Amino acid sequence: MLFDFVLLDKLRDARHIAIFSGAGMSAESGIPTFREAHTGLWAKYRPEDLATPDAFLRDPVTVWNWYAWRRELVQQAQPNPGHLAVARLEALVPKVTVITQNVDGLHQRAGSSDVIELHGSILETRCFDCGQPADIAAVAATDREVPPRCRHCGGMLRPGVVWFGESLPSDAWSRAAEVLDDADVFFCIGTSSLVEPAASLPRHARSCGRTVIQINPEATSHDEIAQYILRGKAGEVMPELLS
Ligand code: BJW
Ligand code: ZN
Repeated sequence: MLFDFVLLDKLRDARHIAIFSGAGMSAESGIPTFREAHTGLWAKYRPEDLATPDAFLRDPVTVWNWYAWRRELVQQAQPNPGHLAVARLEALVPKVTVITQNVDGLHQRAGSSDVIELHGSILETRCFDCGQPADIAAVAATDREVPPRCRHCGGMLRPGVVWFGESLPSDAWSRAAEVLDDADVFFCIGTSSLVEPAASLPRHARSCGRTVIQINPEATSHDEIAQYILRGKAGEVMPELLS
């Protein structure tokens, strides 16, 4: 892929780069996205049956088991060249912050040191009732109940992700806003940009005059606001951009 010289200059001169990532970033690690036709999770499962607090209360066993399956997938996956290129940026730019919608921890495993998780982490577990965190490995060794129970209050344990209708973690959201104020370049990688409020971040970055770069093999609504659209896979475009 040939890159615009002005874009390469902007990257070289950047003081602070923000990377906003979605499920497409981890697709090449073998983790399914949500909304792609045929392969996306929502092509096979209904989000209202699995990814809302009501769904969990209606059928906690199904929801727990679905997330246990996905946790296993994530634990077996490896960061791909896209994650690794993002981590390598830290050696080239004074400051890099990753703002991810992903719950898989692959940016951190690739070596990114500043990662804001807007939708939580599938590797974390907490009590549905009292919110206390639980160590899932320790719990699984002693508690065979599905879902396992909180040792503080006896409530059901749940995955540490953000479901539809739930607020984003306030510390993550306020940190993302700070990054938006400070970063001069904003990458939008592998997201359909359909889920709010996360999808408002690239719009906001653009309205604040930041350079917005979109990396995605498909068109999304954010093509309208991006100054640069790099049509391709994150695991191919990001390493090329750095080479
Ligand atoms: C590649 C690639 C490759 C493929 N390289 N690219 C305003 C308007 C309308 C609705 C709302 C609104 N504000 C709030 C809402 C409601 C709702 C919402 O947004 N609904 C819309 C979907 C209609 N939002 C919420 O409920 C949020 N909370 C909230 O707003 O709180 C305030 C509130 C409180 C109380 C009442 C009401 C409001 C919470 C949203 C939580 C989202 N949770 C999920 C599940 C997380 C847990 C889990 O993992 O199960 O988060 S849903 C799912 O979507 C997941 C993702 O993080 C999120 C975004 O998906 P993403 O990453 O964009 O993936 P895809 O699959 O959509 O796209 C993949 C892209 O990759 C595609 O474009 C591909 O082309 C591309 N791709 N291969 C690069 N190799
Ligand atoms: Zn509890």
